[in-house]
Amino acid sequence: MNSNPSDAADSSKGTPGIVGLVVAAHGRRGILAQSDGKRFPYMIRGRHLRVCCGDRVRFEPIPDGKPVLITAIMPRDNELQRLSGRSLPETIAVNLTHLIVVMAALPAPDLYLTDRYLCAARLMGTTGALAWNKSDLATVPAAELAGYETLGYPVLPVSAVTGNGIEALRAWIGSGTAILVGQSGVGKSSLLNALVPGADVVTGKISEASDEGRHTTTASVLHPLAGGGALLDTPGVRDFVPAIPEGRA
Ligand SMILES: Nc1nc2c(ncn2[C@@H]2O[C@H](COP(=O)(O)OP(=O)(O)OP(=O)(O)O)[C@@H](O)[C@H]2O)c(=O)[nH]1
Ligand SMILES: [Mg+2]
Repeated sequence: MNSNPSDAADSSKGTPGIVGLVVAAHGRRGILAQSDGKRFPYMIRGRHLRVCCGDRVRFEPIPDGKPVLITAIMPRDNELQRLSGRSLPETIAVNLTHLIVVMAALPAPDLYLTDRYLCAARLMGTTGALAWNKSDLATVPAAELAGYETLGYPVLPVSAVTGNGIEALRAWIGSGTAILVGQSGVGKSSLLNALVPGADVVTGKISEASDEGRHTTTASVLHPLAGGGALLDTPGVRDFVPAIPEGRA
C-alpha cells in the first residue's frame, strides 16, 4: 500500500500529450476516458510503464482509429496493493478516495477479510465503510459489526434488489472515487448496476453446492457516477493480504 507513491511521480514530467483516465486495464492494453467522457482503447509506449485502473495518464492520439498511445503516468495519490502468491506487491487500483467492503449474509461473512481490507484503506489514506448488501434477506448483524462503527467505519445496509440504502451509499461516495471489494457473490456488481444505471455489468448466481459466488467479475472497471464520483467494481476474492510498506509493519 502506498499513500505517497513516488515510482509513477516522475514519468509524466516534460512529456507532452493529452491527459486521460484509465477506466479498464488488462496488461498492456485497456480503455481510457477523456475529460469529455469519450473512451478509446489504448496501448502503452515502452516496457516500463505499469498502468493501472484509476491512473491519470498522458496519451497521444493515433490516426486511423488505432488505439491511442499512453506515454506517461501522472503522479498517483495512493495505491491499493496486495501481496501476490510470490509475496510481491501487486497494484489493484490507484487514486482512490473511498473503499467499500461489501458483505452479505450469503456467502457467510469473513470478518478477517474485512479487517484486512480496512487495514489497506487506512494505510493508503482512503475512507473505509462496510456495505451490508442483501438487506432484503437479512438485517445487519448489529452485535457482530458494532466494533466497526466504534472505529469510525459506517455500516450501510443496502439492497441491490430492492434499492434500499442505494441513495445513502451514493451520498457517502459523493464526488469521490470508490472501490467495491469483497468475497465473490456478495453483490458488488449488482450494487454497481444499482448505482450506475445502464452499466449492465454481468452478475452471477451463488453456487448451491458451496454457498459461494462463482467469481463472475474478472477485471476491474471504473464507472462514472452521476454527481461527479466514480465507482470501481473488482473481482471477488477468497483472501487479501495488504502489502504493508517498509517501516509501517
Ligand atoms: N436477494 C438479493 N440478492 C442479491 C443482492 N445483490 C446481489 N444479489 C445476488 O447475489 C448474486 C451475486 O451477485 P454479484 O453482483 O454477481 O456478486 P459479485 O460480488 O459481483 O460477485 P463476483 O463478481 O463473483 O465477485 C446474484 O445472484 C445476485 O442476484 C441483493 O441485494 N439481494
Ligand atoms: Mg462481480
